[in-house]
Amino acid sequence: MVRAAIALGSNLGDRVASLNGAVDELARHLAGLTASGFIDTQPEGVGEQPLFLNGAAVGGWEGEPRSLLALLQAIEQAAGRRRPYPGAPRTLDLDLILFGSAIIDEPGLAVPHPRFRGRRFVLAPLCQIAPDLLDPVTGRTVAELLRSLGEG
Ligand code: PH2
Ligand code: MG
Ligand code: MG
Repeated sequence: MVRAAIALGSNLGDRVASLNGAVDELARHLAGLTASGFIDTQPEGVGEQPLFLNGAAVGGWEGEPRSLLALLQAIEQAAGRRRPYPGAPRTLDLDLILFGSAIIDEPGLAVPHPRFRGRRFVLAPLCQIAPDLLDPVTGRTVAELLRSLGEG
């Protein structure tokens, strides 16, 4: 059983319903799922867009990271996710952030998520539920990574 950390985001449609629905679905498939609260965040790196609602979840996965990725994509699809262009507003985005101590850089699958260390909208909710989770690349905890982003 591997402990996986997932980032949740939505900035299109009923954001609360999309994130709650995703948490319910994740809880059906991951062992002992814990979910953070949801926070409003300013869109980063995608131009002028509606506010995001972001959250995080951590749970146990029995199987390959690719099969967890497939589950995340299926949940996104079921929530009406469309990809008209890169970075488009989305009903639901589920990103695999950490998969135990795995370090994977393959087409379509990169864990740890290559940009999560600089993203407060990922680290702040994740720190609510799993501050001691380790980034296998830097050896730093989620709490340390969040602290290094400074105030704000
Ligand atoms: N996701 C992105 C890009 N920018 N900004 C916020 N606030 N929240 C997100 O979830 C987010 C983003 C790419 O997936
Ligand atoms: Mg994303
Ligand atoms: Mg994504």
